[in-house]
Amino acid sequence: MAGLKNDRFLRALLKQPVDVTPVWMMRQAGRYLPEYRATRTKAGSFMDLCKNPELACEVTIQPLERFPLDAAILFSDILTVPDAMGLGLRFAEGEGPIFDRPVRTAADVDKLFVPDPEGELRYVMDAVRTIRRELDGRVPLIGFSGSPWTLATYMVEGGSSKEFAHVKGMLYDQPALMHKLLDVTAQAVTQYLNAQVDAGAQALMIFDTWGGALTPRDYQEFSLRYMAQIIAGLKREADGRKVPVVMFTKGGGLWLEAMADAGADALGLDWTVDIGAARRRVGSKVALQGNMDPCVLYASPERIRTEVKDILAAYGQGSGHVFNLGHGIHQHVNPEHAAAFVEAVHQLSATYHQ
Ligand code: 1CP
Repeated sequence: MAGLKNDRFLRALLKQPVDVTPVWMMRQAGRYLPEYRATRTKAGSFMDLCKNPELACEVTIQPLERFPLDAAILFSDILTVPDAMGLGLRFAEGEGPIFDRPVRTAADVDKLFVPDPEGELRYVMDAVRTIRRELDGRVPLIGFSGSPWTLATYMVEGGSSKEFAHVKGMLYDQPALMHKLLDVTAQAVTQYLNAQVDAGAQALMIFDTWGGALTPRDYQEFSLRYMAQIIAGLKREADGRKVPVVMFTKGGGLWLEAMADAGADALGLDWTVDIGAARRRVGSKVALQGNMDPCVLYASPERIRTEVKDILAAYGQGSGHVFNLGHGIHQHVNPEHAAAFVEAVHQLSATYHQ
């Protein structure tokens, strides 16, 4: 396989020198791009798109054709894992994800199994292989998974939730059952991520979207602990290069010190923390990825530039920063504003790497 033409994303995650700060956007392939909407229509539905390696590859590369991004992220979803564990996933139009068989009882947890990444989840590995081939070394490919806790919120609720009534009910009333559910899910995620590395993923990201919904103590016991368990079981090298791991807990800003000890190479930050303060708190332990409020992209290109400038200044001199949004790009954002964002990061960051 061809060598990497642009490796500043991998270098920044390992705090090696870079010429400019690398940048990518969470959810960079998605509904804000008209070409994505066209491909999804062609595929039939969102899950059909995920299950078609050629089309998943096409939408993965679409944002790279528009913007000089420094990384590609596998087009898939975190919910492929619970789907493969037997829960039956569908996306009802305009309603978000729904599991036909949510996990509510001890008997439900007993039925869960660790799926074979090259069996039930082969379509994801085929997508990784196809994307790696098509990227041809342009930029590194990020593989990903949800955290066990975040996956558990969907598995127990049966879909998206605001109050987490069932999943928190289980956590508080039946902590041993919750641990059993999280443990089997952590095993599934470990195998899934390692298979993505075998298939060609060059960096990994764990999305803990709902870790911030927990109390500080429960975050450590029910979310962070399982992410640390996963990271300890990951292959950390491929093609003679390190495979860096980014851990992102949305709403985790209060817990950065504990997160920095979980074994990840980098922490993803949402917009509620000052990145300079975060850097001082984690010291040299980890790199940082983030953290512009995605809503800044609704403002003018001039305002976007100012925000980028302020975040670069807050992080300061040297490597160890991957620029990103603090959460996924919204569907109503004008793609030209995303272009202004990416350009601003590259133009304004060179001075911090001299
Ligand atoms: O086309 C559509 O209508 C579907 C919208 C969509 C997209 C584009 C969903 C449904 N998933 C995705 C792709 C996706 N999801 C990617 C790859 C694309 C990229 O980043 O370029 C990734 C990394 C995810 C991860 C994901 N899915 C997360 C974690 C990250 C985050 O945003 O917090 C979560 C929580 C999901 C669940 C999910 N997938 C989709 C929906 C509607 C939801 C539920 C979200 C919720 O509960 O609020």
